[in-house]
Amino acid sequence: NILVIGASGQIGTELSLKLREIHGNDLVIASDIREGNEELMQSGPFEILDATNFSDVESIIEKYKIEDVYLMAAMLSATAEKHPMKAWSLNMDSLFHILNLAKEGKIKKVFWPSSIAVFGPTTPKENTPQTAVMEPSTVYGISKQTGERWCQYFHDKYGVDVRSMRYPGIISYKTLPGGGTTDYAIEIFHEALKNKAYTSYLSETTGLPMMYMDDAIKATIDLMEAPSEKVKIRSSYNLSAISFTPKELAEEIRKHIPEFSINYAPDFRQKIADSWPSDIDDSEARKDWNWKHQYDLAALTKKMLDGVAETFEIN
Ligand code: VAH
Repeated sequence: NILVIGASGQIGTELSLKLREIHGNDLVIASDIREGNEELMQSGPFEILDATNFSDVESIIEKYKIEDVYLMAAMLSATAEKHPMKAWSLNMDSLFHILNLAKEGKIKKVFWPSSIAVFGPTTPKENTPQTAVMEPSTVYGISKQTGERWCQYFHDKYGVDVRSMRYPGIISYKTLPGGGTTDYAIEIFHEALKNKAYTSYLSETTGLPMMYMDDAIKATIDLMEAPSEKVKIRSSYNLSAISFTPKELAEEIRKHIPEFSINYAPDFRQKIADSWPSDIDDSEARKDWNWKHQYDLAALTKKMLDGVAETFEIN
């Protein structure tokens, strides 16, 4: 059976739903510290779980005879800056519990998400290579960089089959944004539909690597399904799809909502975004396990406007 930890979150929700579609509802156990949206709660088994509590995690693994774990629980970049120690504990303790259970043979395969946040201000910003200088300046980035090192260590030293990828900003509509710096690119669609206007907390020229949710879910499942010998990188794979600025996104939205207007009021999140690359070289993932993205900015925008309007009943 499969366990998704952090299943009520932005990626966890859609990952759980997709895994249930593929494997069957009852074989995918969703768990989180809080309940998820209606679609998640009604589609299969759910357990309230504190991912930092080892014995609670261990008992769910045993209760449901779990083989594969997707550990999606984390505190994201903007929120983590407000609660550094809580973020470190959630992001790291949860990973140690899963890696140790895998080391003991109680879990067969682990997926753990990293992020482009592992890169810092001294990393080359254009076409950032798989191996690069990494001096992350955010709590979230530090936790993801350290997590990658531990994944590599548990694989090399104990043979743990852990797989990881560095997500860019993920754009989706089924859940509300959850504390990410890239979440302006989600909020903007809600505001465009409701008020035909948006004030961006990132400047108009802030280009960031982004990806539509369906691409991220496909990449995640493709990596987990790949034969182990094809997974050559056991820290975390660079992964990329598109890159855009708030200005470019606004222009794309205006093709659908001509009167949409945007203004810019950068806040503390500008500094976080400025420390990250603007686009990523993901040739290793494309080579090792045939990764390629489907959604470009035009397709993402159409999906988001339709999806937000339908899900949040804005017409
Ligand atoms: C965040 N969406 O903004 C996450 C992600 C690269 C961005 O890590 O914190």
